[in-house]
Amino acid sequence: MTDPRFIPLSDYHRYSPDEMRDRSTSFFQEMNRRRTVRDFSEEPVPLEIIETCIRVAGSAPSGANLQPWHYVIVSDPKLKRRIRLAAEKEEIEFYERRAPKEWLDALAPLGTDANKPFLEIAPYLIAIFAQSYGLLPDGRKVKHYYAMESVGISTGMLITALHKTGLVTLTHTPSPMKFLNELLDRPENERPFLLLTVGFPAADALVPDIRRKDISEIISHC
Ligand code: IYR
Repeated sequence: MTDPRFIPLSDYHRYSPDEMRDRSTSFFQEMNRRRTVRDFSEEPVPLEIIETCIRVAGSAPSGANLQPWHYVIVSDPKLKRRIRLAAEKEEIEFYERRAPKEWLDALAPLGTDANKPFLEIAPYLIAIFAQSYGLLPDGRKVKHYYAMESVGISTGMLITALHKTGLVTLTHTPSPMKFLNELLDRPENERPFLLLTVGFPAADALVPDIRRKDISEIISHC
């Protein structure tokens, strides 16, 4: 057992109520412009920007601070092609056989299908892995707590950072995603959580005409 060690909370910034109102409102306005985009441009994005956004993701809170995430940045066209082919194989199965009608009905407003050209067009795919347990250098296993919740929070922060940077994303979940372990050479303790497509939108990008829930539908007061 390790004894806890504490240091002063020296980097905390305190704002006045007016500043807090302004900051939360302008941040909401900025985040409310975020749209999931499926039409990507081939335009390249400097790698350093992606890495900085992943640093944001890596600052997320996690169960027992075990940081049970791993991010693979994929930019190699050959690898992107292999991922597209493997993902589309699963997606064809999903759309043509596996998905119940109720699920397909729920997806209808998004206009998605088994064709996933964005996996090749976008400059980056970020494959996000959740580590169900950690591995010490000597091979011993370390139990992880709330791995899925932690990776979900971290992924949300990544999407926020990429949006704030001026990029667009698509949260893609071919199911099952196990092929990512093999293609990206990730160990057995890591499970693919999400494949995030990242880049600039195509000049003629379209997004579905859908609405966000009203605040009254997502908040209650007690
Ligand atoms: N994985 C499929 C289907 C799909 C499922 C959900 I839930 C979505 O929000 C969107 C798509 C696909 O990517 O097309």
